[in-house]
Amino acid sequence: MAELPDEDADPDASDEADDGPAPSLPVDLEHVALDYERRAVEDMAARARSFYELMDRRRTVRAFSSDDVPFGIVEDIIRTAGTAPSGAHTEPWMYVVVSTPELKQQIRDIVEQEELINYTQRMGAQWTTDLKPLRTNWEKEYLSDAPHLIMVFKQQYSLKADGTRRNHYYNELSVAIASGILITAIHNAGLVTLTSTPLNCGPALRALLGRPANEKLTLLLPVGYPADDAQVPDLKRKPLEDILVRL
Ligand code: IYR
Repeated sequence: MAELPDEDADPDASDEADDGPAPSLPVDLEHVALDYERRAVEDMAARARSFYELMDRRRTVRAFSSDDVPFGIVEDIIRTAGTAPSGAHTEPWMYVVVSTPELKQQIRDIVEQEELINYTQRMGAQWTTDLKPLRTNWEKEYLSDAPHLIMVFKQQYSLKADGTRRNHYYNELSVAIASGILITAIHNAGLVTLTSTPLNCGPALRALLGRPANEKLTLLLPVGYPADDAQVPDLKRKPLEDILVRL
């Protein structure tokens, strides 16, 4: 990493006293030419359409095959998520992947224990009624069936070398954007997932996985092949005219 420009300045003088706080990235960070090639309009139109057609086939899947998926594919999927934009380039995410049956079962036990309480006590009648058509319940077979579980943690801050906190601006939004890219990468690879949000399981899973206090669990995504008999609800998506306003 490049050195800060005031490296040679009086070591006793604090940054605050001089010119205010030091930036987290090098203040003399180099700017380079954008790697970009303009495409022909027809090329763009064909790509935009075929990417839409690809993404329109993505479905949330709750029944997984236990067939293994090479870990290298998961690595590339997470590399892709790591390309997301983030507030002040803080990259406030950590992906914990669990692929061993023992740890997956421990995660399942924690999640099912909480989900049973969620469904029967915490969520309330309207929420559980709204979920009935989707046929979800507290049982989470996918947590032990899927070959890999990706736990998405958002880092609310990080610690600089001197022990002070680095602010992670928009960490919630940055991780949400990265998660969209993650889901897209999973689908693009030919695998399926489920954007599960285990309510009230964060602290127990963070402890089980040995993650630090600055990280909060946001999503748990099983990744794998669908079960042979996997079914999905026959949902329809809003047509363009219901999601686009052109002024
Ligand atoms: N986290 C629970 C409940 C749940 C909530 C919503 I909103 C869903 O779209 C689906 C499920 C569960 O995983 O069952």
